Amino acid sequence: MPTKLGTTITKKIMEEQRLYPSASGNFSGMLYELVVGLKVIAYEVNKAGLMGILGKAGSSNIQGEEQQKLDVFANTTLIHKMDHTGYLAGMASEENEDIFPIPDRHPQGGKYILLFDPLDGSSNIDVNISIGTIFSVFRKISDHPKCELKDFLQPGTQLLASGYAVYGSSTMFVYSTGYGVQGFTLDPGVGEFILSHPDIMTPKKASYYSINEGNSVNWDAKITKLVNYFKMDDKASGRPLSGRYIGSLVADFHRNLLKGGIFMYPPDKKSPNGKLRLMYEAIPLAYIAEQAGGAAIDCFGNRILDIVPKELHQRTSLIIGGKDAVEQARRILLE
Ligand code: AHM
Ligand code: MG
Repeated sequence: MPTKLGTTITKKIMEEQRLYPSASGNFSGMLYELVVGLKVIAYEVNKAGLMGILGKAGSSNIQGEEQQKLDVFANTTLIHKMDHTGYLAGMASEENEDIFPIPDRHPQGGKYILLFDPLDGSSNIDVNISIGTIFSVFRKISDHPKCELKDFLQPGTQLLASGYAVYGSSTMFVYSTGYGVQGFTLDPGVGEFILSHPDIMTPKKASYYSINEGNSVNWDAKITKLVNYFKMDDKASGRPLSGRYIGSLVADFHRNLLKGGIFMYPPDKKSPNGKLRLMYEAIPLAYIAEQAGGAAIDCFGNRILDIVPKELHQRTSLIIGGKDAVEQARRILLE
């Protein structure tokens, strides 16, 4: 498919819709609405310091994590943007314990299921460091008149689309519907996402490794060995890699996607199952990584997209980035 720099996101979504001659336009409609929601969040993030919207909300989410006001704002924005469109059967968010079937007062019969982390990198909100939104889209698979948990607990191999927005020095939207990865930059003048990074392929060679080394005291010996591998001096294989860790998964992932690198969040004594969430952090980014020629596994060596989820807020370990670096990590972990 021809991809021209400067294409608007609206045009790009239409181009992709034409790849499916029988498409009803519902999927494209859903993506447009989602993109508008992301623009609203980007606008609020950009002026957060001026609007008294920084700081703690005084509440906790289902995972017991303290919510920030912007977490709550982003979550409410996406739910209210998407609930009345008629495209969705239900939603699930990092910030809500249960699935959210579309309420009776809104159009019913939507075919799609949307899961999201409304504001990833919460600990960086107050200090003007890049944060983001991550989402996954599945087809509704149950016969339930609304939706049920089964519709949400689908492996990544069943994804229809995934992507993220990163609110950084500029706002970018990166997504895939299975035809490669497209990256758009928000032009604040016209309020539209413009294609700036067409057909993203992650560099073959990893230049960066990203991990919270503050957790190393709680790592298994295998993880220490793995991280030491990337820090070893070996000119032939391009080591040592440079260390970069922002603490916002979406921003760390985005840098490594464009520049070449590997991100790792292993299990440790504090988080024996890993910290990151499978459904709306690991799976959507694994899909983007694979579409860009990269790979993503957990610390047992399982491909992230093959994991069959058991719980909505399931946690996982995550190793994600360039194919060679991830394969090397798998070898060391399974030795
Ligand atoms: P969040 O979705 O509540 O922001 O939590 C997930 C974040 C990721 O963005 C990031 O990779 C990780 O938690 C950082 O964790 P740590 O501070 O333990 O390094
Ligand atoms: Mg997150």
